[in-house]
Amino acid sequence: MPLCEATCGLTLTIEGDRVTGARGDRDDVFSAGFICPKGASFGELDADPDRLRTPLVRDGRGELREATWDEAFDTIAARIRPPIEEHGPHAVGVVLGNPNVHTMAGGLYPPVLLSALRTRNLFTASTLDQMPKHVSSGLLYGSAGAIPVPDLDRAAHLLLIGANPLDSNGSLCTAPDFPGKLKALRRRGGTLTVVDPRRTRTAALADRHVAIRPGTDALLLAALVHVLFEEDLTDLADLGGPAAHVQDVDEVRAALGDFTPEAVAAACDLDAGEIRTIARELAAAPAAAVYGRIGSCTVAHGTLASWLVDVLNILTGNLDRPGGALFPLAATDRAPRPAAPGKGFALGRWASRVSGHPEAKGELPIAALAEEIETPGEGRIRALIAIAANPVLSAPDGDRLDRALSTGLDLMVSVDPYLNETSRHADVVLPPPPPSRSAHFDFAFNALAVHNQARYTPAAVPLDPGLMDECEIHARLILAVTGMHGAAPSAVDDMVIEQTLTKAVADPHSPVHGQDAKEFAAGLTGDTGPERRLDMMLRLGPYGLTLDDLRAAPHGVDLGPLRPRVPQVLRTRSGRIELLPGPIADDLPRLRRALDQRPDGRLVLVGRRHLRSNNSWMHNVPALAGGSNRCTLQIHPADAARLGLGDGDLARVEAAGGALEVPVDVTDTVRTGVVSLPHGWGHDRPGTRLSVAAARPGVNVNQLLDGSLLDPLSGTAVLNGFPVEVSAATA
Ligand SMILES: Nc1nc2c(c(=O)[nH]1)N[C@H]1C(S)=C(S)[C@@H](COP(=O)(O)OP(=O)(O)OC[C@H]3O[C@@H](n4cnc5c(=O)[nH]c(N)nc54)[C@H](O)[C@@H]3O)O[C@H]1N2
Ligand SMILES: Nc1nc2c(c(=O)[nH]1)N[C@H]1C(S)=C(S)[C@@H](COP(=O)(O)OP(=O)(O)OC[C@H]3O[C@@H](n4cnc5c(=O)[nH]c(N)nc54)[C@H](O)[C@@H]3O)O[C@H]1N2
Ligand SMILES: [Mo]
Repeated sequence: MPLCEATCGLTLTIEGDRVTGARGDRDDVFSAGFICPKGASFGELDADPDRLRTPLVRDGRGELREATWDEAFDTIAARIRPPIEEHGPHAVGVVLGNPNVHTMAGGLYPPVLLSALRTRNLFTASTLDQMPKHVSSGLLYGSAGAIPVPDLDRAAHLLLIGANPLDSNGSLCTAPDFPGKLKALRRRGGTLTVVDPRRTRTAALADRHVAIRPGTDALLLAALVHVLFEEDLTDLADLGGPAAHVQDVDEVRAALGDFTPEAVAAACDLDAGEIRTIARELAAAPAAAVYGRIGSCTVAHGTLASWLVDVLNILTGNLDRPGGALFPLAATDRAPRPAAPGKGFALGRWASRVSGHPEAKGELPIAALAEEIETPGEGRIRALIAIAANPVLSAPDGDRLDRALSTGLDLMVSVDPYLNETSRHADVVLPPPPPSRSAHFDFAFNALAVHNQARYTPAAVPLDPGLMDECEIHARLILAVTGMHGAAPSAVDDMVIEQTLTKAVADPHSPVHGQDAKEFAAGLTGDTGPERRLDMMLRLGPYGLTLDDLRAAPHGVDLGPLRPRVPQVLRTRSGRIELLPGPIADDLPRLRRALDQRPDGRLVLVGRRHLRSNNSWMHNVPALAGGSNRCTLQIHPADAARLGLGDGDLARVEAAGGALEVPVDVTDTVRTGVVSLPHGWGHDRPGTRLSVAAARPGVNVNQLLDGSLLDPLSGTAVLNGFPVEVSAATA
C-alpha cells in the first residue's frame, strides 16, 4: 500500500474504473495478507470526491480556478524565472512532505529538481521527524542513509523508545504486521520493553512499560550505556572487537561517566534500580535491538538520543548481528563495494539566512520556513514549490506560516491532490492522480525494511482523461522551472539515465563497469521514463534484478533476511564506526545540564497517533473518521482533578506559540504531569476543500509552538515534551 511505511501488498477489487474493495494480498512475499483499516479504506480514499481532478491557477482577481495542464505549467514557467534571474537560486524554496517517500514520483524527481534549482532553501518533513537519526547515522557511519533496523523476526529482546507501532504500523522499520511480529517475539520467549510516557497499545503488550518523563530519554539511554561499562557488560566481539571496526569506545565511556542511573533517575522520574535492570536485560539477551522513533527524535536531545540508541546496539554487540539491528540492502541500493574510508558526513556546511541554523543533510529546519519568507533582504525566499506537504498543520506556528505564504511570495506551486491548509495559498496547484492510477515501487522503505524484498505494481486502473501521472507532473515541473518548458517530459528521465550510466560505466565497482553507456541505456526495459529508470537502478543494484523480474512477480521478490554489512556499509573518514563524533561530544554538556532539570509545575505535552489517521491528510476519509479517532487532550485523572477538568470539558492549552481550546479525555493511559494531543488537526481554515475533515476540524497542536525549540544538531522541531499551561476554558 503506497500510503504507509508498512508497504503491505493489497488485492484490489475493481468495478469499471472504481476500486470497490481492498484486502491483504495473501501471496505477498512480505505482508502475507496483512491489512489495517487504512489499507481497507483504500477505495474510499482513492475515490474521495474532494480530490482535485484538474490543475488550479490563481486568476487576476486572486481566485483559484480550474485550468488546463498547459496553462498551469505556462504560468509556472513564466513566473518562476524572474525571481531566480533577479535574486539567484536561493530565491526559490522547496518544501517536501511525507508522501514523497511513498510515491514513485517523490522518490525519482525531487533530487533532480533540487540539483537543477541549486537552492539551499530546502525544507522537508524530516526536520519534523527523523533528521536526528540521519545526523547520528551520518556521524557514526559516514552515511546519513545508513539506518540500522531492528531484526524483528529474529530478536530475542526489544527495547522500544518513543514508538507506538501498534498505532503507527512502524517507522524507519518497515514491517507489515508489526503488531504480529511483536506478539511472535513474545511467543518465542522473547521480551519487550517499551519506554513511553503513555501506556500505549504497544506498551500494553510489553513485558515492561517504562513511563518516562517526556524529553528525558537521552538521559536514560546515557545511563544505560554507563551501566554497560560500569558492570562490564559490553560485547564487541561480533564487530571484530573495538580494534577492528569501532573506534573511540573508551572516549564514550569517559564522556558518559557522570550519567549514572542515580544521577538521571530524578530527571527521568524513573527508579535507578530499574534502569540498571533494563541495561542488564539488554546485555543478557542473546540478540536484542534498541529502536527509537518519534518520541526519541522530535525532542530537545533528539540527535543525542538517536546516537545513544545505536551506541547501545553497538556496545551490546547487537549492531550488524542477526536478531539485533542490521542495515537492509534494497534492490535499488548501490551495489556493495569493498570497504574503504569515505568522505564522512559534514554538518553545518551552510546556515539559514535569518537565524543561522546549520544545515543538516542539505536541509534547513522547516520550523524556520516562515521567517525565511517574511524577513526582508537578499536571499529571501520569493517563490515556493511545495510537494506533498502541509506544513501549515504539520510544522510549528502554522498561523505565522499561513500569513507568510499568503502575503510573502511572488509564486507558490503545490503538487497536491487536495486543496488544504497549505495548498490553498498556491498560485498553481498540480494534482496527482489517485493511488490506483499510479504505478508503485517503494524506493525509500525497502531500504528500511526488516526483510530484503522488492515489489513493483503497475497502475491498477488506467489514467482517466484529464489526469496526469505524478511522475509526468514532476518532470514537467522540472522543465518549467529550469527554462526547458515545453520539452518532452521523458527528456528528464533520459538525462538522468545518461548521467547515471556515464558515471557507472567508469566506476570499477559498478556491475556495468566498462560497458557502453549509450548501448546500455538503449537496452533498458520499461514503457515510461520512470519504468526505465527503475529498470536501470535495479540493474545497477546489488541483486542484478530487472524490471521484467519484478513484473513477473506481482507478489514481490524475496531477497532474504537482513545480513551483516559492516564494514562495507561504512563511509566515515576513518573507515570505522566513529563512536564519539565531535558534534555529539560538543552537545553533551547540554545534556549534562538536563540532569538538574525538574518539572516546574507546568504540564508537558506529547503527541499521539491514531491507527485510522495519517498526519494531516486522511481526516477526509469517512471510513477513517469518527469513533475514537478524535482530537482530544488526554490528561491523567489526578491532573484533571487538580485543574477541575472533567471528561469532555473544554480545556484551554497555552504555550509559547499560542493557545487553543480542546475537549478533555481523562485517562490514566498518560502518566501524571503529561498531556497528549494528536497532530494533523485544525481543518477550520477558509478556502480549503476538505468537506469531511472540515466537519470535525479539531485543533492544530503545532500552534502551541513558536518554532524556536529545536534539536540544535539536526534542526528538528521539538514536537514532544514541551511545557504547556492547561486550565479549564471559561465558556
Ligand atoms: N505535533 C506534531 N507534529 C508533527 C508530527 C508529530 O508527531 N507531532 N509528526 C511529524 C511527521 S513524523 C511528519 S512525517 C510530518 C508530515 O508533514 P507533512 O508531510 O507536511 O504532512 P502530511 O500531513 O503528511 O501532508 C502530506 C501532504 O501530501 C498530500 N498528498 C497525499 N498523497 C499525495 C500524493 O500521492 N502526491 C502528492 N504530491 N501529495 C500527496 C496531502 O494532501 C498533504 O497535503 O508531520 C509532522 N508533524
Ligand atoms: N496511524 C498512523 N500511522 C502513522 C502515522 C500517522 O499519523 N497515523 N504517521 C506516520 C509517520 S509520518 C511516522 S514518522 C510514524 C511514526 O511512528 P511512531 O514513532 O511509532 O509514532 P507515534 O505513534 O507518534 O509514537 C511516538 C510515541 O512516542 C511517545 N512519546 C512522546 N514523547 C516521548 C518522549 O519524550 N519519550 C518517549 N520515550 N516517548 C515519547 C508518544 O507517547 C508516542 O506513543 O508513523 C507513521 N504511521
Ligand atoms: Mo513522519
